[in-house]
Amino acid sequence: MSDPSRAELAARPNCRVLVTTPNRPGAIAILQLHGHVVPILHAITGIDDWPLGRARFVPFDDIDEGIAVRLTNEIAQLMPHGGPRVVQRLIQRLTELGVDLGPAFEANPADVYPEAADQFEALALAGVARAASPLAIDLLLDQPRRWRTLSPLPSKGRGRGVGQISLSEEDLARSRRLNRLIEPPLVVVVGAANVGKSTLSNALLGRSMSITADLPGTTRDYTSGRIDLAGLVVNWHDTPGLRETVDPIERKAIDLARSLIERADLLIALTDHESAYPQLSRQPELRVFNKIDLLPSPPGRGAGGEGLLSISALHGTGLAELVTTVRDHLVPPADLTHPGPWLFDDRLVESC
Ligand SMILES: Nc1nc2c(ncn2[C@@H]2O[C@H](COP(=O)(O)OP(=O)(O)OP(=O)(O)O)[C@@H](O)[C@H]2O)c(=O)[nH]1
Ligand SMILES: [Mg+2]
Repeated sequence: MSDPSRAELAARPNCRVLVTTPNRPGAIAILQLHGHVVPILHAITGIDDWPLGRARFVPFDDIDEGIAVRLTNEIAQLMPHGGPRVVQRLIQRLTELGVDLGPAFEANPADVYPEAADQFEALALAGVARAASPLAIDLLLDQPRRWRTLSPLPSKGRGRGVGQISLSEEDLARSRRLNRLIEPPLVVVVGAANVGKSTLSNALLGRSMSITADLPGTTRDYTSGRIDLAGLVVNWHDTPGLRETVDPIERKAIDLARSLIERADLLIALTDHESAYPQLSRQPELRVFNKIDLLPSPPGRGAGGEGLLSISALHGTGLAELVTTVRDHLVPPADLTHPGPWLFDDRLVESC
């Protein structure tokens, strides 16, 4: 199919694309076009008549095939397969056609989700699209029902008033923890050189994030990755062993690690039978004793200050318990089952 000329593109009114499905692999993705959509639909599918509401199975250039539908005069949806590469290529093609890539979060949710019954549902769908953690989904989809039953309430009490709704301090604190399901929290693992920080990080990531070796100072840079901890996605940072060094790169990475320690939502101090816990500028949330496979009998929980949890990162012993401990610390199970409202998006305040 022939590409539109620059003059043709310049003559077109603006068209924007928003990705309205979660930012991770899925069965299908939804790319929603806003604006003068028909020329774009034509350019990408080769079909020029787009009656409202008629969903069709069409080619998306030479990239993929899937469903396309024009919902209103100014809104259309492309539904290709949900692999990240397909979505990326389709967006690239659309931007070549002059379409702007708009951040779905900043758009008015009611425009992005015309199928939503009300603003609460539109905001919940927008939340689903940007939530990092699978654990967020069911809880977000239940929020419209909870928020509707809240409105209107007299705005009184000690909590912060939200429009006509008054949320308690407890609701607000729980909301801040639950927001970690949307924006991944920062987890930092620190410890002396050679205690197994990178081995642990790689084991949880399921692939190699950092090089490991029986040599202090193996990690000279700090490395990070997104890890799904039994439903909670976190930004996990492996750090170089905290030690004195003359290597300028390692020195810089150790300084960076110290600043990460301050910012971490959860700090894990790791040790083994040969090293003490590191001196830290703040208390770690979790102390973990590694390499228990090298001990004749594993240390007990909290025995002699030797670690709340005992693991063998190399053999996987205790990792399942470590994963759930970290997850439950960051997002307690009681928050997930609490029937109250979750202020998952500040725009909820304007909805009331
Ligand atoms: N036996 C045993 N060895 C382990 C375990 N975890 C790590 N090791 C070994 O300990 C050595 C150091 O591991 P690393 O993961 O590189 O340690 P690190 O803390 O990242 O070290 P630096 O990057 O130098 O600070 C490697 O030889 C690992 O194979 C464990 O659970 N058991
Ligand atoms: Mg390392």
